[in-house]
Amino acid sequence: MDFDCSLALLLDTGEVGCEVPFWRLGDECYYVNQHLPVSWSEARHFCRGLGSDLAQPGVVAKLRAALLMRYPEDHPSVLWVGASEAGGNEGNWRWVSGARVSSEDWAQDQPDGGNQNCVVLSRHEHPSLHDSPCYTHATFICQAANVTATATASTTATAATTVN
Ligand SMILES: [Ca+2]
Repeated sequence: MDFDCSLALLLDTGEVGCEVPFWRLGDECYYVNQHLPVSWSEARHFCRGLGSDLAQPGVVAKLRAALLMRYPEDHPSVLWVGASEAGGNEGNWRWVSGARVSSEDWAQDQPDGGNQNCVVLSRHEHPSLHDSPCYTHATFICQAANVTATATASTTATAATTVN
């Protein structure tokens, strides 16, 4: 096998550890639905149907950068992620994991709305989070369970074998 073929194989195996239709970013697995604008709750329901949940990225800016690379076209500009005002408590912004939303991840002048209780990622802004009314229809990002250590080790072993 020549080097070009090996390289192609390496790129493919870069997805190992995430099940289709999820793609891999570091040890995280994402799926972007660009074609079905729905409410935040409907988006979460859809993600759960795939055995995942709405995205709760370890580093929001890293996810945004990946979106710009993987989906260079200009649409959609905002996507639901898995954060909301938990328990209807104003200002209690939480990822669905329960982790607090970092104040550093809000776009300029956000959050700004009393009835805007759910969170979208705005791909054109850094920082990129906006609060938005939960009933607004937007496309969304799902995130499956992180890549397991076993899958990572197996990918590394495959890569080493292929290169040598
Ligand atoms: Ca807002």
